Amino acid sequence: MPKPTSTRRGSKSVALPKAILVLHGPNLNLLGSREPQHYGHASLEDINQMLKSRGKACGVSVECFQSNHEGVLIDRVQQARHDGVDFILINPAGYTHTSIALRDALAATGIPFVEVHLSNVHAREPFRHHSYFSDLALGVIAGLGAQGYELALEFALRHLHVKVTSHGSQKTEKTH
Ligand code: CA2
Repeated sequence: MPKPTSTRRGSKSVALPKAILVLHGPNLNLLGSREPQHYGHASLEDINQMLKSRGKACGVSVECFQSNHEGVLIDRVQQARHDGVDFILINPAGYTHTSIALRDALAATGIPFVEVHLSNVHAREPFRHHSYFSDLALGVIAGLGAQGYELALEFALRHLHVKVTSHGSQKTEKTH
């Protein structure tokens, strides 16, 4: 059963923490090791840690999941509905251009999502120009490398009305 949006504690209604799922498609486990000209130098673990720590700072659960298998990704999307996931960030990788089945799974859950690509797929081979996900996504980010995930997360936090903390611990100090 999907997570209720709030629970009653005594007479007070308490909002449950928001949950964001980050899904990474096939071969993204290789990030950081090869093809940096397309995908940058950050590893998948670097990206996941950055997203989790940003989520933590805002009191939001960020779970990350990668698979090289279409059916496993579909199962995870179906599970997301039962887990009460509020928002999905997805880089379907190669399945972007092929998978009607993964598209159908996302459509069936009705969970809002943003599609993220590390590389600018529109500046690459023609077969990368079509996505089976973009028309269902709230938005698409492509070509901004690992920062694209960060921006997608900020969008998700605002979409979910999460009170966001400012980035980092930069202070502006007067020197005189
Ligand atoms: O730019 C993206 O994020 C892509 O989704 C990445 C996919 C590609 O098929 C899409 O067209 C665009 C490929 C992911 C493969 O990742 C690798 C990472 C390091 C080394 C080799 C592959």
